[in-house]
Amino acid sequence: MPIDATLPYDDDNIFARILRGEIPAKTVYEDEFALAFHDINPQAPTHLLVIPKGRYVSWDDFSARAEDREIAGFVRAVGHVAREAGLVEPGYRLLANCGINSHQEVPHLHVHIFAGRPLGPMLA
Ligand code: D5M
Repeated sequence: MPIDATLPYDDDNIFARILRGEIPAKTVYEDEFALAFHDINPQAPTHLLVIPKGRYVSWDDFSARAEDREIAGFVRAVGHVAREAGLVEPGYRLLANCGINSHQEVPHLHVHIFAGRPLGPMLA
């Protein structure tokens, strides 16, 4: 079910539980600001998710409330994960769904990294 990006943060969401170590994830990177792991339902040969450590529902919530150091740390983590995975050549796609029309399902901000095949033109 798509979620409303303006709802209050739900501490029981699945990515909050992954951050607390309550359920497993195939982690590829972790630092002070971010955790990255494989998507459970990959849509490309490489499909990673990068999430901030902070309690942010969506891109909207994060961009409005996060401290500059959290934003910088998170953005750097996304780039680091892609580089470490060897995705810069021939390239990758980032996607962050925000709210009902985007079909965001998990109410904790996540950036998808897709790679490993030609991804075609962007779909609107
Ligand atoms: O994408 C939510 C994404 O989260 C979707 O691609 C599946 C993925 N997902 C859901 N549960 C898990 C667990 N437990 N591990 C890894 N990946 C998971 P959205 O942008 O919200 O539509």
